[in-house]
Amino acid sequence: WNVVESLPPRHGAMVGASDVSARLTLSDVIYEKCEEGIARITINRPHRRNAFTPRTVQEIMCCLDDARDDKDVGVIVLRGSGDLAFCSGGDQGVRGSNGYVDSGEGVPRLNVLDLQIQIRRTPKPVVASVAGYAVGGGHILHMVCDLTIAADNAVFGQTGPKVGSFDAGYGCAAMARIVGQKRAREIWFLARLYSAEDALRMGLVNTVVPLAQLEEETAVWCREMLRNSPTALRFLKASLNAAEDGHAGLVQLGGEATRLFYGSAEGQEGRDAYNSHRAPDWSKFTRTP
Ligand code: S0N
Repeated sequence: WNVVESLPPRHGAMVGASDVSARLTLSDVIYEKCEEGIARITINRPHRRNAFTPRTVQEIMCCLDDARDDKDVGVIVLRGSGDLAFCSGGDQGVRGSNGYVDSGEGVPRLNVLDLQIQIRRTPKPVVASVAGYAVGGGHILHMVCDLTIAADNAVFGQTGPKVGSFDAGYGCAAMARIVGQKRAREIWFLARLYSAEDALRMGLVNTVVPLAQLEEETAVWCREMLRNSPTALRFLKASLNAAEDGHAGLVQLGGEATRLFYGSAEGQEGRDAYNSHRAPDWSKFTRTP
């Protein structure tokens, strides 16, 4: 694995920094890439069971931007540091009265919602590799990933109703699509914790493996996807998200179609005709039945 230590900040915003032209040094996550084409983002706050602050979220978003733009990356893995937790959700220690506030910045944020959307829109598979707790906002993060590989020590659930929070977006909608309405209400209303086997039965995860095999099994699934057509995977991800994501989902799917059309001779005939001040000649393109 090659470690990436800093990245360009996102949209010029950088938590805790005044010089927006500076690079963002990754402190809350470990970002690595391997030559096989896998990018790996590890939430590195084990002392808080990998709970996220706005800065953690911003760092993950920068890593996702980079992984999306890197033509050598085909699959992205999201995981937590250590064996005890994938992610325990929002860091309650920095929760203010209208969002989470990083020291040094003072701006309340719920930017994990932006991260959820970014994971959905990233046109490459994002795989959650879950050891230990995936609870609260951490549970939602694994749900919005495309696949979840769970270790047998994984524990899943929503804690929000116990700590005075809830996620009324993907946290409800995506969950209900995955496990059904009755189960989603049970998970949210009772705020119980569920074993990896329970999660597998509910369709919340794709497979459960012994903890010692989690990293290798995650790599096996990634390698299998890397052997498949990247364009097919892009379209499939956009298509599987489209109905659930409404107009935004259609924009994503439509954008993928447009990108493909731009690469075609027919699409390029329109561009070339315009640029050379002539009428386009569509006659050479079949009107496929
Ligand atoms: C994860 C749990 C079950 C692990 O228990 P365990 O193994 O017994 O460890 P602990 O001793 O409890 O924890 C070890 C240390 O880690 C700290 N810690 C753990 N989780 C958090 C956390 N989320 N925030 C801050 N600190 C955390 C412990 O305090 C302990 O530290 P020390 O040793 O110093 O005492 C267990 O830890 C647990 O239940 N954790 C809390 C889980 C939780 O309730 N998470 C928050 C749920 N809510 C969200 O995630 C909201 C997400 C969000 O951002 C959002 C999104 C959309 C809309 C709204 C919101 C919103 O927040 O409002």
